[in-house]
Amino acid sequence: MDKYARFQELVNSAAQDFSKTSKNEIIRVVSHLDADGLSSAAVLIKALSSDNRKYSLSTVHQLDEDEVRQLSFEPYACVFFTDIGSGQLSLIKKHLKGKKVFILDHHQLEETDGGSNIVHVNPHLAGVNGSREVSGSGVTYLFAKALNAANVNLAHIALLGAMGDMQENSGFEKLNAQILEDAKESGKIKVITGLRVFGAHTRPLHKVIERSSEHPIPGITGSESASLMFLQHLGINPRNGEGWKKLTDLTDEELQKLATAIIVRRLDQEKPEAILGPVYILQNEKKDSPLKDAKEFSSVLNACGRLGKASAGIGALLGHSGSKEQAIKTLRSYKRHIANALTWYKTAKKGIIKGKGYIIINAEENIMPTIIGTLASMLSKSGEIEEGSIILSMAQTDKDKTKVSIRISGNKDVNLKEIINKITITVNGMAGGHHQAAGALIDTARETEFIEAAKRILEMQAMEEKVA
Ligand SMILES: [Mn+2]
Repeated sequence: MDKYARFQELVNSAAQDFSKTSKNEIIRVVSHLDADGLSSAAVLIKALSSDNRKYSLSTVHQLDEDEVRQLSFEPYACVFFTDIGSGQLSLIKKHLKGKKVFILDHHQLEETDGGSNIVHVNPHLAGVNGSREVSGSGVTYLFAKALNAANVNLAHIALLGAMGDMQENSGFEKLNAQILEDAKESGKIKVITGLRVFGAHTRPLHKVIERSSEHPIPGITGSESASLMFLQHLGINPRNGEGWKKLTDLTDEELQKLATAIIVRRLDQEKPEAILGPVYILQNEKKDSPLKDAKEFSSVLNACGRLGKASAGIGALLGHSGSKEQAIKTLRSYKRHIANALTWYKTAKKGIIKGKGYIIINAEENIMPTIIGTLASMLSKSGEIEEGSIILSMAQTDKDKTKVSIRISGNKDVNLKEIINKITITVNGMAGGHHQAAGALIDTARETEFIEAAKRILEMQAMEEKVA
């Protein structure tokens, strides 16, 4: 049996097992509080509702021992963990002995041995790559589909989660690609080849081009006037009567002309044509909504997670119009938070340690703990920090804990999860994440100790890199 068949078998047997649970049981659902976790929650509660089941849902940034212990005191006999749990199996084993537990996750495994009361579904258990090929919401979707084939109409939600976890890279791989086929067949998503820019449905075209930072257009990105001139030279009027044209207002011919001209401009870039690729359109969203483009919907969900607006995000996924409005507002507010975080970083008088091959940013209470990872990610892609430098950023939570994020500048492949593990162990903290992006949670009281260990380990890492 190949690994995909083995994984499908895990999914099927979990669904079968769950079918035996009484419909009178209220199902306790705990999901991760990020775009993928919110998508997972939405998929599961939709599936539970259509199965005539009741549920109680909460979302968490991290699953620590207090959190799990708390669950053990609750009256629910059946608990689901979605997009979380695989990294906390020992805690779940320890505290939830008396309950039936389902874990639908794709994070790295802490250990493989569950218990007879735990049904653990994770692609890594079958040798399938969970960081690229399927997300937590993808696993939850496959479970829902095994439960009832009618749940294929939830496939698009799983794709939003996968995008949130950066699993869309000019297309989807393997299991995600199959989920995309389901989403297309159910009529929820349409894929076109187009310009991979942000705001095609919502922002003025010239602004979209000006702000194309992921795929920069030399001489145009960053300049509004150059962007306007560029369009005019192509014979594309940037105006639409009184207002501004959007990318979606262009005719096919204009689109073609624009795409070609942009690629020509990008010829000295590494992959000039990378700006063209699949664009995912959600068929049931309104024409001018930021939720129309799946990438944008996913970033709205990300913002909801970071600012603790889980219900707005999940509500938007379930199709509630009030929630959609609130979720879109949350994205705007999130952008303001990011801008403020960048300003803090650029003007900070203390809290920044620059070493050989690394930089440590300790924002203390100046940046929200849910924003600190985004700041590190942005800095890692900004080109302002030397390629290959490790960026370690820290911010305090309101529970006397400090959230730590680790990223690497540029595209170097270093196992950041291993590095953060080594540092975190020295202060008895918890670490987790993936190769390219990882994090930890430590006691704020032990920050100084942590920073000292970090300096030592990151210096060693920089030396090893040199030798290699
Ligand atoms: Mn995930």
